[in-house]
Amino acid sequence: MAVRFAVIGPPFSGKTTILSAISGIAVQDLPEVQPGSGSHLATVRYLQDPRLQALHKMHNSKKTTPVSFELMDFPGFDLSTSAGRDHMRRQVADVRQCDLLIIVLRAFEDETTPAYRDRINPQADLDELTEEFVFADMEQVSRRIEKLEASIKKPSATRDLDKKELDLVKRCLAALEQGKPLDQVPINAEEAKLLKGFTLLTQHPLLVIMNVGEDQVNKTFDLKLGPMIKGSMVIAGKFEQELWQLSEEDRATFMAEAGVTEMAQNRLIQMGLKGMGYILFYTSGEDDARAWLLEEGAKAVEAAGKIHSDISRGFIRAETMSFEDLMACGSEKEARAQGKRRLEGKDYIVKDGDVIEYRFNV
Ligand SMILES: Nc1nc2c(ncn2[C@@H]2O[C@H](COP(=O)(O)OP(=O)(O)O)[C@@H](O)[C@H]2O)c(=O)[nH]1
Ligand SMILES: [Mg+2]
Repeated sequence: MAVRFAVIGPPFSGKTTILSAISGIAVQDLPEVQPGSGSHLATVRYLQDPRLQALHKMHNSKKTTPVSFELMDFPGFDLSTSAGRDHMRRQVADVRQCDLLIIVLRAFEDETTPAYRDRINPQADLDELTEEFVFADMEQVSRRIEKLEASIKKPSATRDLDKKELDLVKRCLAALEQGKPLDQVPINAEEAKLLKGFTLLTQHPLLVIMNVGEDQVNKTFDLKLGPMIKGSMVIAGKFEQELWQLSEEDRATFMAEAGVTEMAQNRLIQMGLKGMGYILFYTSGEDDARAWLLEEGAKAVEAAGKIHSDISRGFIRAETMSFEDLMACGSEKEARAQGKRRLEGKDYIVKDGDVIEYRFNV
C-alpha cells in the first residue's frame, strides 16, 4: 500500500514546482497521470531520512531501502467561475482517494507568473478553498441524508443500520455547518468505520505549504489556519527545486546563504507522517538498512507483518532499541551491554524510530 499525498491549490501557486522540489524530479520528467490532464504523479523515495542514513553508515549496509510516498498534483482549482468550480468537483473523487491533502498557496512575487485572481493573498486563497471543501462535503452528506431518509421509510434488512448511519451523517452535517472539522464529532467505533467509508475532504488531514521566494524563507507569515488545517510550513519551491541540481557541497553553501537549514523533502515528510498518524521503524544490518511505515499505536506483531507474514505468524520476540540509544551506544553489542536493547513481546506498542530485530520460528 502506497501512501499518497494530494498536492492541490489555486492555479499558478507552484504545485508542480513543489512536486519537483520534494521529489527531486525535474518538471519535464514528471509523469503525467493522464496525457493532457495537467496532473502529475511522483514517487518520492525518502532517501534524506537522517536516521536511515545514520543506520546505513553504522552498519555499512550493502543497500538502503527507504519508505516511498506518492505525490499527486492536480490542475489548479479556479473557484472564480462556475465552470472552474464544476471542474474542481470532478477532481474531488481523485483527491478523496489520497491519504493527506497539501494545499499550496502562493506567497512568492514574480511579475512573469500570472497571479490567481490578480492578487497575491495566501490567506484569501486558503479561506476560499477550505470553504469550498466544506461545501463539497455538505453536498455529499446531504445527498446521503436524502437517500437514507427515503430508505428508512420502507422496511428492509438494513433499516436499523440505515437509521444509525442517518443519525451519524446528520451530526456530520451539523458540524460542517458550524465549520467544525469532522474529527471533533464524537463517534463510537462502529460509526468510525462508517465515517471512514465517506472519504470526505475535510475528514482528511489537511496541511498548508506557503510557496515563497528565496528571500522570504525566514519571514514569518501571519496566516490564520482555522480548525480544519493540521499544520503549515514555508517552502521556497523554485529554490529547493534548483538545489537538486547541485553537488552536495554547493548545496550546503546555497542553503546556508538562504538560511535554509533542512531540505523541504525531509520537512514535508516529517509533517506529513505526523498529520496522517504514521511512524517509521527500522530494520538494519549488513545487508540492508530499511525504513518501514507503520500506523501510530500498532503492536510489534503488526509491525512484523509489514515485513513478512511469516514473521508475525512465527513471532517469538522483537529485540528493540530506540534509534537514539543505538547511536549513543555506537553499536548493537554496546547497546545490549548497557541494557538498551530490550526484548519485547507481541503487544509492545512500536515507537517512532525503534530499530527492531525480530526472532521468529516457522
Ligand atoms: N519566482 C518563483 N517562481 C515560482 C515559484 N514557484 C513556482 N514558480 C513559477 O510559477 C509558475 C507556475 O508554477 P507551477 O509549479 O507550474 O504552478 P501550478 O500551476 O500551481 O502547478 C512557473 O513558471 C514556476 O516556475 C517560486 O517559488 N518562485
Ligand atoms: Mg501544475
